[in-house]
Amino acid sequence: MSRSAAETPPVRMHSVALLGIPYDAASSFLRGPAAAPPVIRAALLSDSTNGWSESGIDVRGGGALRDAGDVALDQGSDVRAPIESAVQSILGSGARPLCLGGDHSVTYPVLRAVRRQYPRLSLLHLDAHSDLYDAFEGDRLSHACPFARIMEERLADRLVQVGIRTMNPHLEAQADRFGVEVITMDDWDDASEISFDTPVYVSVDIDVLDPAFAPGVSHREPGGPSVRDVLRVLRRTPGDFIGGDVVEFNPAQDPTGVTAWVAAKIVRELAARLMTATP
Ligand SMILES: [Mn+2]
Repeated sequence: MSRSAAETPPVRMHSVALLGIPYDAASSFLRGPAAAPPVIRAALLSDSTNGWSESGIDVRGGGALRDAGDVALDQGSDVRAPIESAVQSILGSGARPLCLGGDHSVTYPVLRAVRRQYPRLSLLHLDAHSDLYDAFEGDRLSHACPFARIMEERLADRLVQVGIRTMNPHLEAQADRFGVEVITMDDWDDASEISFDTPVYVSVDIDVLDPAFAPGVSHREPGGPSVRDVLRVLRRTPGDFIGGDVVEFNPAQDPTGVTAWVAAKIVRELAARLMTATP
């Protein structure tokens, strides 16, 4: 049965701004994610597929997606201030930020800007790693630490982590200290029970995926979910998703290029989710 315009209520679409954050100097093992933003954009805009999300949103052609370009960063100096400022500027324009990392350290300055706009805020974090180290190899700003900084600074009221499969006693203690809700990979099925009653910022580390699906990451951790499993969480979790990031894609570790397509697929579905107020 076809639906006429008269039967379909107007949907309020939010603008979404892509922001590249080409930074990987906080990486602890391999460099490479700084090169990811243009590679993700190329796959996202490729003529090999159309721009529609599975949820029925014309992400590329519907007029709600704009590209805010890349944050201009000097890798050697303070990168957090320009990242925070770029996200602040997107929020000030009324758009919802969708950030393309970069390593995971970028989420901390992004959240500083997002928190100012959203006094009630939850984080949904998909990752093989909890990134809760107080410090990693002496670096408190390492990509292994952003969620410790975020919770110390009370940049979120609630942090829900999904897909984690690298916990150790220190990280368990940190999760307890900050009241983090950790759904390990072993308990993945519990992810279908998550729901939020505050605005939600979602942070997707590409290494949450099993490396069979997404080998192009710096820390391959087998035993992860499929692309479909991740899309199901992103699409079905109740809550108003107001911003997000897709980080840690490392093109230098992606010989077949498939991870670029995985990252772009997640960006497309996440963009659609940010554009609509509800799942
Ligand atoms: Mn990770």
